[in-house]
Amino acid sequence: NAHKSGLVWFSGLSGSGKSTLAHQVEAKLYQKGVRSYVLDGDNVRSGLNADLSLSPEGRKENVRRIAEVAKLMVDAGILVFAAFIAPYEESRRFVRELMADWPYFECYVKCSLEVCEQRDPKGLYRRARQGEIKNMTGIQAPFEEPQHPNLVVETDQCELNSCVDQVIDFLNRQRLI
Ligand code: GGZ
Repeated sequence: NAHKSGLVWFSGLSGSGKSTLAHQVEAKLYQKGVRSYVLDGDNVRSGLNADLSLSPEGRKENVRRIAEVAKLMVDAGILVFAAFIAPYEESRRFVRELMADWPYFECYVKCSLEVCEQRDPKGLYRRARQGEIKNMTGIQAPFEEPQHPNLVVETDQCELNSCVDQVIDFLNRQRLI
């Protein structure tokens, strides 16, 4: 089952479903014999980037390192999904330019702040509203909406399964799988 290597970056608010979506896509591809790998906060922010804060500089360095690692993985032949907020257009442009010679796609995992706050899986929004967290994306810290994403998936409009299929269809259209 030959497939090309490449990087899809899932960008969106905390609670938008980036990581869930990426892992579901990975699981579905695995059943089809396509091996892919998800980079997300759980395996990167805890290790490689454990020294970085959530300041604007920390977030930009977070995204930069992830992009460099992802590029090496793509060079090694892997289909990589990166699920990180990446709130700054400047950072996303950096990734795009770094990946200029490789298949690279930006997927905006779109979900209203209202719905993300209702989901609040880690209680971060509640803590931000109470002032315990001072730099929460969408509350006190910016999320610059992607202006020209290759794909938009609206997790507050579609069921997870449908969102997963939209990504799989996109990968097919791009001849990545
Ligand atoms: C945003 C925060 C914050 C603040 C902790 N703002 O949804 P999560 O929980 O599982 O993933 C988020 C993670 C930081 O995300 P990224 O590495 O993707 O961010 S960035 O691209 O901006 O570098 C969230 C949690 O940590 N978290 N505090 N203040 N998210």
